[in-house]
Amino acid sequence: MSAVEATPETTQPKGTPPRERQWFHSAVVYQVYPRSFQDSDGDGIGDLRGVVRRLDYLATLGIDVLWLSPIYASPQDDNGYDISDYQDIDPTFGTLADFDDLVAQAHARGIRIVMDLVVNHTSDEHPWFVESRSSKDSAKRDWYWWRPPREGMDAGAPGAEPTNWQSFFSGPAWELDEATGEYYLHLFSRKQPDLNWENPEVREAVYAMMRWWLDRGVDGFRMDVINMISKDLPLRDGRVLDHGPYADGSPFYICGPRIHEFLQEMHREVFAGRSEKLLTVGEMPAVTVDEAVLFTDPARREVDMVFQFEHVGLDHGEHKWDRRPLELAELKASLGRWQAGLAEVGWNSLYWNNHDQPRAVSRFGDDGQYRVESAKLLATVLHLHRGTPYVYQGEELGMTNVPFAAHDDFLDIESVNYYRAALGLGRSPEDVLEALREGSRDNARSPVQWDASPHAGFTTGEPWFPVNPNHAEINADAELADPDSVFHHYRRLIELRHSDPVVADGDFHMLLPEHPSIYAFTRSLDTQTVLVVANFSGDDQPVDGLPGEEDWGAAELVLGNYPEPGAGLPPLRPWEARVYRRRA
Ligand code: TEU
Repeated sequence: MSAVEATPETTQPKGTPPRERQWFHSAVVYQVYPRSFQDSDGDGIGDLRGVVRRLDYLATLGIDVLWLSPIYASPQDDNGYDISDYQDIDPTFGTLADFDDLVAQAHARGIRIVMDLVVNHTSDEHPWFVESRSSKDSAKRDWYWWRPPREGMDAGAPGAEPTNWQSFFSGPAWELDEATGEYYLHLFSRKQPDLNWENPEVREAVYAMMRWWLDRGVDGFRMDVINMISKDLPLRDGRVLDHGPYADGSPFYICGPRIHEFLQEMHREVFAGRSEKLLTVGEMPAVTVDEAVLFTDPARREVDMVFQFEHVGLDHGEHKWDRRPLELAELKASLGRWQAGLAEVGWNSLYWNNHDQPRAVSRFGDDGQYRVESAKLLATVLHLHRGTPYVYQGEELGMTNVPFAAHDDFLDIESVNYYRAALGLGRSPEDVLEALREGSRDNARSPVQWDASPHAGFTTGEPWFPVNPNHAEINADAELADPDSVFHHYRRLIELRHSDPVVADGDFHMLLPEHPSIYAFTRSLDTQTVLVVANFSGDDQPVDGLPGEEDWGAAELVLGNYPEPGAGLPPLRPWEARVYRRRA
C-alpha cells in the first residue's frame, strides 16, 4: 500500500534503475483456512482461538503475514466465501473479541493479519440481498444484477436465463426469483449473488466496511475474484462451451471496463493517508502479465500484487476436470514470463497451492518415494523466485492430497455440483471420480496434521472433514523434531529471504528453458549471484550446458535438500535442489 509512502521519487518512469524496495519484497505470507487449521472447542471445526494457539508455531516458521480465509458470519454454502455479515465473526469461528485477541497476539509476534475481502458477491442471506429481492421497487434492487427472462420466453423455461453464462460451480449463472419473476446473477453458487459495482452506494458500503476492519488493526486484504467486479455492459450471451449447454461469460466480467477505475477509487477511499504498512493482493483468474503490470504498478495505486492462475492451469485440458500431464518446460515458460513481465514494474505473488488447489507435492512433486525431497525442492524453487511467497497451511509439512474413496467423500460445492453435472452430460462415474481425486479443492481442506494422534491434534471432537490417514507419518510434531524436515527447510528459506537482499530484490534469469527435467535460474544483485538448480524427476540428471558452469563448480553451496553433494556440479539426484552463491 505505497500510496502513503508514494512520494514522487517512488514512482519510476520506464527504464530507470530498479524501484524502491517495498517491505513485502522480503516478506512471506502464510494462508490459514480456519475450518481446517486448529479447533479449540471440540466441535470438530477450526476456529480463531485455535489460530491463536498456533501463533508460536508460525513465529518459529518465521512468516511475516497471516492471511485468514473468510471468518465472517456466513451460511457456509461455500465455506465462508458467502458472507451474510461483513462486520461480525461467524460463531463457528468465535467472536469479535477472539478476533481482536488474535490481532493483538499476532502483532506482538511481529505477524500482520490480512483478511479475505469477498465483495464480488455476498450471501443470499445478507440483509442487502434480502432487501434487494423483496420487491422490484426495493431501494436496494440495483445493488445486485436483476434481469427479466430472455425476450419472448417465460420465466423458468429452459434457456430463459437473461444470458447463457455458466456458473463456476456448474449450471446456469442466473437464478429465478419466483416472487418477482426476475433472475439474479451469481457467477458462483446460487447462494452467492453478485454485487452491482456500477452502483456507487454499493462501492461506498464496501469501502466503509474495509475502513472499519483497518481501524480494528487489520493489515490488509486478499481480494476475492476482484477482477470480476466490473461487468461489460450490456450483459450478453457468450460462446457456448464444447462441454455443456452453457457458455463462457468471462469476456463480459474478467477485467471489465471500469476495473482500474474501481480499484483506484478503493485505494483513494480506503488506503490513502494510512501510514501502516498494509498489504493488498487481488485474486484475479485469467489475468494477463500486461494487465498485472497495470494492477501492481505502485504509481497507479491499485494493488500490491495479484494471484494469477496460469501455472495452476497448465495441467488442465478443456477445463479443470479434464486433466493432462504437466510439462516442465511449459511451467518454466509460464513462470519465466511472469518474472520477466514484472521485472521492471509491478510485483509477483508466488504460490503452488491454496484452499482452491490440490496439494503442491502431489501435483507438482512426488508424494510417494520422494515426498520429502520434492516438497523441499518445490519450496526452494518457489521461494527463490522474485516475488512474495505464499505458504498454504500444511504445505510446510509436506501434506499430500487426500485418498478419496468415493464421490460422496467430497464436500466442496464445486466438486459436488460438478459430479452431478458431469454425470448429466454422460461422463462415467469412475472417470469423474478420478478427475475429482486429482483436481478437487477438498484435497487442500483436510485438517492440518499437528501430531500422530487419532485426529492429528486438530480437534478433541469429530473433525468436520476426515484427517488424512498419513498423519501418523506426516505431522508437525515429527517435523519440528527432525532438523532435516520439510518444516525446517521452509524455515531456512524464509530466513534467507529475510537476510539476503539478492533473494528479495535480485534480478531473475531463467536457464535451460527447454530442459525437460531441470529447473534452473539465477538471481543477481550488485556483486552477488545465486544459482538454483532443481531436478523435477525421479532419475539422476547431469547439470550440463549451464552458462558459466565451470565457475559454479567452486561456488558456495547455500542450501540443498540432500546430504552434501560434493565438489563441482555433480549430477542432481532424484528431486534434488541446490542453491549456490558466488560473488563477482
Ligand atoms: O476462487 C475463485 C476461483 O477462481 C476459484 O473458484 C477457482 O476457479 C476454482 O476454485 C478453481 O477450482 C475464489 C475463492 O478462492 C474460492 O474459494 C471461492 O469459492 C470463490 O472465489 C468464490 O468466492
